[in-house]
Amino acid sequence: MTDLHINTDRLLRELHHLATLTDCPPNTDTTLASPTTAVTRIVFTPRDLEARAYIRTLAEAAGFTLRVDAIGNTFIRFPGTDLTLPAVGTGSHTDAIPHAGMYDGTVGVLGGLEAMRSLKESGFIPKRSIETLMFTSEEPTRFGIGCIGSRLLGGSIDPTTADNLPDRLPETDPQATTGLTLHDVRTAAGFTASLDTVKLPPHYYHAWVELHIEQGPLLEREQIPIGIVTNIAAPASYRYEITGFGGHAGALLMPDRRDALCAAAETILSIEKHTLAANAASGTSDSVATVGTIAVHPGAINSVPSRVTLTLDIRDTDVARRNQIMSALHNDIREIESRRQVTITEQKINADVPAISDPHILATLESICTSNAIPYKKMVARAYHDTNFIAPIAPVAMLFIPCRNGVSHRPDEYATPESIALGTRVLALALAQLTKEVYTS
Ligand code: HGY
Ligand code: MN
Ligand code: MN
Repeated sequence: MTDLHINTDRLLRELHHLATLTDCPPNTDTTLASPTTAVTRIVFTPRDLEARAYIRTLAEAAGFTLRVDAIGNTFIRFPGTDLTLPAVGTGSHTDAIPHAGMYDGTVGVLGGLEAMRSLKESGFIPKRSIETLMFTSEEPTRFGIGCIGSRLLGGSIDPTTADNLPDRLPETDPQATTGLTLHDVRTAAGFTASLDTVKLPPHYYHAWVELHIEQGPLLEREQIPIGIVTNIAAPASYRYEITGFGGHAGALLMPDRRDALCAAAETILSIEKHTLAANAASGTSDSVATVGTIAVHPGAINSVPSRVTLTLDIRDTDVARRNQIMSALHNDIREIESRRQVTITEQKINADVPAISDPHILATLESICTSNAIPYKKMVARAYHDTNFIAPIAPVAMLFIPCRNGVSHRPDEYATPESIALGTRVLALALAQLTKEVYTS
């Protein structure tokens, strides 16, 4: 398909405009690549709703059809000649964690839209419809669990459980909730239909490919322009509440203390110890664990902490190994509890399986790169993605492009225009090839 022209200027203009829809102050330093100091775009906030409206206007201007479901997942469709055939899908997310960058997720939404536009403008007529999906709430920031929109689409979260998720204020206290639920927040934002209507029917997609920045250093380090993702690590997250016995920092003597924060510190170091041991035993770096939020009560300089809450994000390409780390942590927790006379309760937020890419889609992506002399690397996705939750209902794969120094979830996240354009081109060629396939997957 030689006459396929990716309109890079248009795509970059749209990415930069989308970046200005942020709850962070605008960037006054014009030497920086990003038009904003950082991107914060939390699901169902006014900024998020502005971003959704912006994407919808672009889709309408391109002459594509639009559908928005009960949680706000937005389906942008390039209708094919045979509407009875399952579609070929792509897409990603536009919500962003606090003080993040402008490329995480957005490259997959605007890149998918540009792939469809450039195919349409080249005169390509798809047999199977092609669809770019903008998922709702990929980030766990507001409701404590990631990928709510795609979990509902693929059926891996119960709609009532989703609707009852508490609304959180992540930047203050991770336990602080507003008293509202996802149902309250989404209906106030205008998404009022029942979540029971979100789940996609079987075989809705013939094939699915998500374009995303790598959020790691390998492609840039090895100077390879395209990553083809063979499997996506399995995410799990837990919330811990550690309860001790508080008191006066001066009057409560050391032997009498049941310091919740000291017990938390030992718990955190136990997580690190067992994760490092798992990597040493496997000779890989495939096990990762992070305690990213912690709240101390009462949080006063001269008061012994009586209660600590913290969250654990633990991921592995191998679920059994992730479970081994968790059981080693549980043994340590029991010992810390009895020695320190504290209680440590664990609440599982999610414990998901890895996503394995479909061999046929992998072969399709490889053949496109080979026949276009585009160097590529087959690799593991360390971050999770909405593709994790489309995988149970469709054959999937992902395309990665390099990001500078592997940085992501930070304001200095950056991908070059050339990388974004090449990723979009490979995506467009893959969508064009997959849409012609008449067999049912
Ligand atoms: O945390 C993740 O892997 C994704 O960026 N939400
Ligand atoms: Mn992210
Ligand atoms: Mn992402």
